This record gives sequence, C-alpha cells and structure tokens, in this order.
Amino acid sequence: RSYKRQTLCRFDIDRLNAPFLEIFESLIPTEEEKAKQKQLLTLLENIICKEWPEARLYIYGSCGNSFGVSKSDIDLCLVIGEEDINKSEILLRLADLLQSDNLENVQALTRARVPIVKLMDPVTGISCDICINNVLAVVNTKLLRDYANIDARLRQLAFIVKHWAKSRGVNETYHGTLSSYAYVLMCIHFLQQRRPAILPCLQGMRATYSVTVENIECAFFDQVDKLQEFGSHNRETIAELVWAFFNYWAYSHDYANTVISVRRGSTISKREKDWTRRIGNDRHLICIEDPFETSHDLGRVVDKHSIKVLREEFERAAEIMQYDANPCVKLFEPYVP
Ligand code: 3AT
Ligand code: MG
Repeated sequence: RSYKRQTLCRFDIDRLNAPFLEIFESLIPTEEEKAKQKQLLTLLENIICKEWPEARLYIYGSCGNSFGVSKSDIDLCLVIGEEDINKSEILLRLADLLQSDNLENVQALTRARVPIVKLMDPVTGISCDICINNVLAVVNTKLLRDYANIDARLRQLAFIVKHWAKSRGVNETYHGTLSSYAYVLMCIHFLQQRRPAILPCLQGMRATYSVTVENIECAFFDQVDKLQEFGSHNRETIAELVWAFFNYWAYSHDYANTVISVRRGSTISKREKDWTRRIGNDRHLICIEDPFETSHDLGRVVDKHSIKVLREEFERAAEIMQYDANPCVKLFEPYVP
C-alpha cells in the first residue's frame, strides 16, 4: 500500500456542500436542549454551594467546547480550592446530596482513572458526570471553544468527523481508537496546515489569557473576536475540507516520523519529543500532542491492531470521498463486523 498517494479533488465536489451542511445542522443541539442543560447546571450549583460555598462548577468536554452533538451527556468539574482534599470522600458526600435531591442513577465511581459521580436528572432527562479539580480539562475546553469561534468551518468539519468516527466504531478509547478530544485536535491541526491557513496557532501568539495548573503554564491569545477574518483568504468549502481531511490522514500524514502539535501549529518530529520507541504501553503509532500536557500523547491508546483499523478507515473514507456517487450516505454507514 502506498500512503503517499495524492489524488486530485473530484470535479463535482461542491455538489456535496449542501448535504454535508445538512448533516451538520441535524447534529447541533437545539436551543431547547441548551436551556435544559442550563437548568440542570443551576440545580446542581444550588445543591453544591450549600455544602461547599467556596466551590465552583465548570462545564468541560463537548457541552462546553461547542463540539457537542445533540443528546450528549454533560461533563462537569467541581473545583474545590484546597489542594490536598480526599476526592473519594467528597464524591461520596456529593452522591449522598444528589440522591436526597431526587436525582436518579446516582453512582460514585471512586476507583476510576478519573473518579466521578454519575447522575441522571429525571426532569430534563439529561445524564451527567461530575469530576473534581480537573482544571486542565476546563482549560483545554476553553482552547477548543476559542478555536471554534474563529472560523465556522472547524465546527462543521469536527461534527462530521465525530459523526463518522462514531458510526464507524473508531471513537472508542477502550478498543484502542481515538477520543473525541483527539479528533477535534486533528481537525484543528489540519486547518492550521491548510494554505492559506484557516486557523492560526493561538498558543504561538501574544498571551491574553494565562493560568498555571499543576505546574503547567497554559497561555494563549484568546481575543478571538479580533480573528474573525483570519481564514477568509482560504475559500475552501466544507465538502473540499472533508475530502482533504480524509486524504491527509489516509495518504499524506507521516505516521512514522511526526507528531501533530496544535501548540506549535505544525507537525514536529518524533525524535524531538523522544517518542520514537515504545515505552511501557506508549507505542506512539499515531502521535497527537496534548496542547498543555505536552508529555501526553493522545494516540497512546492506539495499538498494533487498532492503528491498522484506524488507517483503513481513513483510506475507506478517502476512497468514498473520491469515487462514491453518494458519499454523504456511504461515509456514515455503520460498521458491521
Ligand atoms: P463526546 O461528544 O462526549 O464524544 P467530548 O468532547 O466530551 O466528546 P471526550 O468525552 O473525549 O470528549 O472528553 C471529554 C473532555 O475531557 C474533553 C477534554 O476537555 C477532556 N479530555 C478528554 N481526554 C483527555 C485527555 N486524554 N487529556 C486531557 N483532557 C482530556
Ligand atoms: Mg463527553
């Protein structure tokens, strides 16, 4: 197989814009749903502030980063000022409080990698997970949201890519494929690489926002209202970008030698990061650097088997975008083993 093959975009690509935009629109949560999310957030804030008056509740993940499809669960982070708290104790206490307030399916998972309380609100029907002091996730959520507010094509592309990944069964970290967070970073990287670029590199610009979390300095330019014209020199449409995205991951990306880095706005060499060999369970078969925890490879869940699955899915998608008469249907056909 040749991974370096580069084909030309199909001649009728613009015919596919309307159907892709239609898919995007159908995935966006409605105003009604967003109002329900707010309602639940307020309820939870009231419960929490009675017990921990200093604490604050933040939305992170897809409901906060604007990449959330309709009917997503809400990810919340309870930030309690003190450093050395006993997370399990707090989660158990929180579970008690939630249960007495008639929330359903309340469960404290104190032994999980990220310990959480799960709950379901019977009034709005929304499920949610609450973790504690996971401030880096709150900050990376803001970074993604700020990128989304620069050029509308990022949100369109990421919704389509996430929808494709879920349909094809390649959005399951416990099976060795990638998280939604990783896919959004791949979309941002891809749009930073277009010529002319569609997205800037916010972490490479003058910092207007800066926080230090767990000894990591998180700093970037966040006045994105000043960047509304940034991508306007590039006139590529969503259909062209979907085509090019899958081509990039199928045939152009150098998996053997490079790491994608949204922080740098480019790829960097695996050598520079010392990600050239397997260490423990980190195989570095596809490398996606976390924008803040830069020692963290979001591709580390991928193993010898799942890298093949993933790359074959990228190739399948690229082939469909190139040759299929009806890519908007074929692309999202559920994977049947
Ligand atoms: P879904 O719409 O729920 O699929 P999501 O955006 O909520 O997508 P995830 O469920 O993958 O994305 O993750 C929830 C958030 O947790 C997103 C990001 O702020 C944070 N996060 C996820 N994985 C990592 C990671 N490996 N390192 C740092 N932060 C992460
Ligand atoms: Mg989520």
